[in-house]
Amino acid sequence: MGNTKSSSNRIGISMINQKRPQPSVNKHQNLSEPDDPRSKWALSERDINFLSSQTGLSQDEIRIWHEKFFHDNPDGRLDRNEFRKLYRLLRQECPERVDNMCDHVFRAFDVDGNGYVEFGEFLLGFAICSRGDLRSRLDYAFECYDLDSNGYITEDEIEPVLRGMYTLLGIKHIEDYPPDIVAKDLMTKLDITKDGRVTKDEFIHFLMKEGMYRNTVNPFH
Ligand SMILES: [Ca+2]
Ligand SMILES: [Ca+2]
Repeated sequence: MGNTKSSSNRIGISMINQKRPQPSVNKHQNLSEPDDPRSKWALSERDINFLSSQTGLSQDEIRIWHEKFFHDNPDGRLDRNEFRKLYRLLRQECPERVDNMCDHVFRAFDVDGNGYVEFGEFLLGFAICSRGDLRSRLDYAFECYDLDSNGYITEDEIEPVLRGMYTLLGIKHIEDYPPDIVAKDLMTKLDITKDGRVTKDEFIHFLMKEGMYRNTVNPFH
């Protein structure tokens, strides 16, 4: 996952991550000492203004999220397991439904692809996926399907994520709409240039106007 992902709103949050001092965690080091690790993760006014403009959250809401996030995650970032636990809480759905999609959503939230979701990535992802406009939500949905984060989707990447979506949506009679058939069907519709690859533009363009497919494909309603 060494690929650098990019798009307009993703670059900003990458900057937030990059300018943060990465905690040089020695496995034997006790993170609760010698000093409060939150002090080096303090949000500057500029960070707060940026996050506020990107997420639509008020400055106070951002401070509250920040406090909670670092209280629960003193190292300032979520690994896959920690992300899964938090995402379950936020989705307020039964874990069995959410778990299959969690790793795919994790990939979308982990904008810089470093294997962790940092505070800025989390807040932006959460805000966009729950209250962003359709285009922004589809931007994140694309990242869920781009399993190898190489910037385009191939047919073999669609099927496993669709299976996760079926579980999330509680679709029981899979045999009525087998994910491999739907993936093939979807691919022919998405891949306008017929080169076997679906770019983010193709993905967003098609799903912006096709509500029926979108309901099945997009985890961020
Ligand atoms: Ca990250
Ligand atoms: Ca790909």
